Amino acid sequence: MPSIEEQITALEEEIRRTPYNKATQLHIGRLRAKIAVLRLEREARARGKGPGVGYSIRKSGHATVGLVGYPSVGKSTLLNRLTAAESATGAYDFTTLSIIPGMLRWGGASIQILDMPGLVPGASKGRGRGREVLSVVRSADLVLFLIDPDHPNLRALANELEGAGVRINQRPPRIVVQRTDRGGLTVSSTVRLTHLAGGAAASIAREFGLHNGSIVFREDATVDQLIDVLAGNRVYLPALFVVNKSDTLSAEERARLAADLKGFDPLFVSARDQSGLDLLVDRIGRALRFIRVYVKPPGRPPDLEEPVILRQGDSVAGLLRRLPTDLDRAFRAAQVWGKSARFPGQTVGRDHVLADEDIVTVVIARGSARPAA
Ligand SMILES: Nc1nc2c(ncn2[C@@H]2O[C@H](COP(=O)(O)OP(=O)(O)OP(=O)(O)O)[C@@H](O)[C@H]2O)c(=O)[nH]1
Ligand SMILES: [Mg+2]
Repeated sequence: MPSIEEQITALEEEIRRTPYNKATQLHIGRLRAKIAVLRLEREARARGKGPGVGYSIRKSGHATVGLVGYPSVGKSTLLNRLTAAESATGAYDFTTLSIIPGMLRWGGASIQILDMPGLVPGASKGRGRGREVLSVVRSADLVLFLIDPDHPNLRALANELEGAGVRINQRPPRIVVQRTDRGGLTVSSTVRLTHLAGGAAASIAREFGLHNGSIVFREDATVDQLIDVLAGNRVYLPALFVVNKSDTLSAEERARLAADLKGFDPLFVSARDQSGLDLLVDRIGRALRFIRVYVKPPGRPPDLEEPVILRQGDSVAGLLRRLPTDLDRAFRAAQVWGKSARFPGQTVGRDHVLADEDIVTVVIARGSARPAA
């Protein structure tokens, strides 16, 4: 019996050999699904090897940014410039062997930046502590790709993240999958499917052992998007692409690199002479989409001095996590004024999604010891 790795390699080889056209489309889709299933199995086994896998990193601040790049691109130098951290730097690869956190302030938010060991091709298969680094990347809120002008090979780096189930600058596919015990598999869609017409979706689902249940497409999804939803362990993260060491580039070299990396909207900085760093900090802050929510104690004006910092998409539950825990326990409802409210003072529950500059009063159960904040 070939190992999981050998099976994956054989399938990848078969995909490479098969010309892609209408007739082979489904076959290739199924091969991709088989690879995804084998990767899930590989991850499950790696986890089964027990403790010692992964770095333990305590998240703090309002959001976490992972610094990702090949060795020696200047990740540690950049961390030291952006924060008060002191991460060792060196003119040789793999200077950094553990994860070093630093804290950056932006507006009222504190942003944790994680300096990590450099990634190398093969990282998602475990090379150079790659698997551990990638598992930390998965838990970040933003990925900052740092690129060295001498080795701008972004594709290979992005592939490592892809292999670890990280999807960069994409939103989750609008596909809803439900499993049932019996009744067969139904596939329906609200739009015309051009990539997964006929029985393609069902035959890919079967590779994942899905024989009973339903798949509903709300967009014209690709094979890969369906595989992502069926595999179910994907994370969708925003990313910024930053070229470091621009102090070493002539104007022509810089223009050429900018053209090569056009689709990535790269930002040019130099950690050494600190150029471009203000702009970078601003882009980081904006990419994290913070919102400010003002808490108003009942019968009193809101505290406009100190907003609670949340992120776009956060609900009342997220606000409660940032307030004293007894308030969370006594929570009855919330009243909201601002952009997220249908009318001023609307009463909402924990699931209500808040907007920037909302004002919120937490209504607590009668008889609770503490007055509402
Ligand atoms: N010219 C130039 N050199 C830089 C810049 N930033 C970092 N360096 C140099 O690049 C080398 C590597 O820097 P590090 O910060 O250690 O790189 P790293 O990405 O943390 O490397 P690993 O921890 O080994 O993955 C050092 O010699 C730095 O002085 C820059 O903006 N310009
Ligand atoms: Mg380093």
